[in-house]
Amino acid sequence: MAAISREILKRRGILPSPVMATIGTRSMASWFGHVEPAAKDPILGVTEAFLADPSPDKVNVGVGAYRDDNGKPVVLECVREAERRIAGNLNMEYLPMGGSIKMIEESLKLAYGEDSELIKEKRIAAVQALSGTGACRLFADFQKRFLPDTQIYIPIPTWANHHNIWRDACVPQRTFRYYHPETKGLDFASMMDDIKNAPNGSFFLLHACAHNPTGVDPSEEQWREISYQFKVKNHFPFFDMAYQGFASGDPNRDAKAIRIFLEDGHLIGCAQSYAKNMGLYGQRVGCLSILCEDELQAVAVKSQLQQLARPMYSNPPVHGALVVSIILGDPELKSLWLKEVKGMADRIIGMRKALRENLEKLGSPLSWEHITNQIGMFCYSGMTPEQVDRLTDEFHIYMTRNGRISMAGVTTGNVGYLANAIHEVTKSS
Ligand code: PLA
Repeated sequence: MAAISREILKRRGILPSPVMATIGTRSMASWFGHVEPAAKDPILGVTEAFLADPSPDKVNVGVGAYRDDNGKPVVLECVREAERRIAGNLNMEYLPMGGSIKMIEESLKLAYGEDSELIKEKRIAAVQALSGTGACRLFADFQKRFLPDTQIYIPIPTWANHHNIWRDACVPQRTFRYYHPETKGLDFASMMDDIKNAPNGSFFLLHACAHNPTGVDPSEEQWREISYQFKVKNHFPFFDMAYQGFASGDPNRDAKAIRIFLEDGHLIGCAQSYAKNMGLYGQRVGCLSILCEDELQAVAVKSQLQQLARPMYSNPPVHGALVVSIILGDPELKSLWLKEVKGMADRIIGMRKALRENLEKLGSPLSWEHITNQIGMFCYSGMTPEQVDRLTDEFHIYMTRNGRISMAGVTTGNVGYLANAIHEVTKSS
C-alpha cells in the first residue's frame, strides 16, 4: 500500500499518530513527520547567519555580546582572578534547588541597595536562576501557577524573547506603548495612558535600565510618575534588569528605577543577569527575586520557586555562581569589577559618538542624534527591515531586522565601514 500522505490524513481529519504512521511504507521517522522546522530566532539566528558567511569583511552587530576594540570576546580580569581562586579549591557538588545562598545575598544587595532594610527584614524571596532568561521564565511560571487569572503587559517594542517566555508559560499578554518612532525617544504620554487604562492590579514588565532594543529609558522624574501611577492602579512591576551597569557605567545608578519603586513601597519582582555586566554569558548565572509583605510570605514564595525549578532543571549550575560570589564578596575584586563595567560602558559610548560622527561626515541627510541620545548596549537605528537586508546582502553586516545595532560589536576598526554601509542604504530614504 502506498504511504498515506500527511495531507490526505489531514483532509480526512485524522492527525498522523504513531499508530497511523505504521500504515504504509513510512517507518519510525513518521513519529516526528508532523514536526515543521521552527522559525529562526530573530536574534540568535543572526549569529548563525554571520558564522556561515565566509566574507572577510563581515561584521556582527546582532546579538548583544560585548567585544573589545579588536572585536574579540572579553573575559573580565575580575572573573579570571575569581577563577584562579576557584581552581582546584572548591568541590562541584550540587547547589541547593534555590542555588547559591552567597550569590543570592550579593545579588540582592546589588539590586535593592547595599543597606536595604528589606534584605535585613528577610522580605525578599530569591533564587539563583538560569541567567536573565531563566529568571523571567521562572517568574512567568510562578505567575501562571499562583495568579492564573492575571496577564502581563509588555512594552512595544521589547526583547523578542519576552513574548516567547510568557507565551510558553501560558500567561496571556497585553502590550503597552513605549517608543516613539518619530522622536526615536520615549512615548511617555502614551505609556502613561496605557498604564492608567489597564485594569487595576495588572502585571507589567519593565526594563530596569538600558531598554532593549530601543536604548531609551524614562528619566528619573518620569520613573517617579510611573511609580506613582502604579500605586494608584495597584499594578505589579516586574523588572527585567539584564544590563545593570551598562546604561550609566555604574550598577548602583542603573538600579535607580527599582529604588524609586521601593521608596514608594511597592512589592516588586526582579530578574537579574550577569551575562552582560560580568561577561558570564554562557555560564547562565542570574537571580530572580520577589519582594513580599513579610518574612513568612517570602519563605513560602521561595519554597514554591524552588519547587518550580526542581522538575525543570533540579538545581542551577555552580561555576558562574561561585565566580559572582567571589567577585561581589571581595571588596578589592568588586572595585575591579566596577572599573571594568565602566570601561565596557565607556567604550560603547565612544563608539556611539564615532558612528554618529562618521555618518555626519559622510553627509548623511538624516539625523543621527539618537545614536548618542540612546543608552546601553543597543542603538535602535530606525532602519527598515529592507535596509537591514541590504546591509547584510551587500555589505555582510549582520543585525536584527528591526534595525537594532549592538553597539558592543562596533570597534574603531569597523565603525567607518559600518557608517559607510548605513549611509549607502539610507541616503535616499
Ligand atoms: N532580558 C533582556 C532585556 C535581554 O536583552 C536579554 C539578552 C536577556 C534578558 C537574557 O539574557 P541572559 O539570559 O543571557 O541573561 N538579550 C541578548 C541576547 C543580549 C539574547 O537575545 O538572548 C540580545 O541580543 O538581545
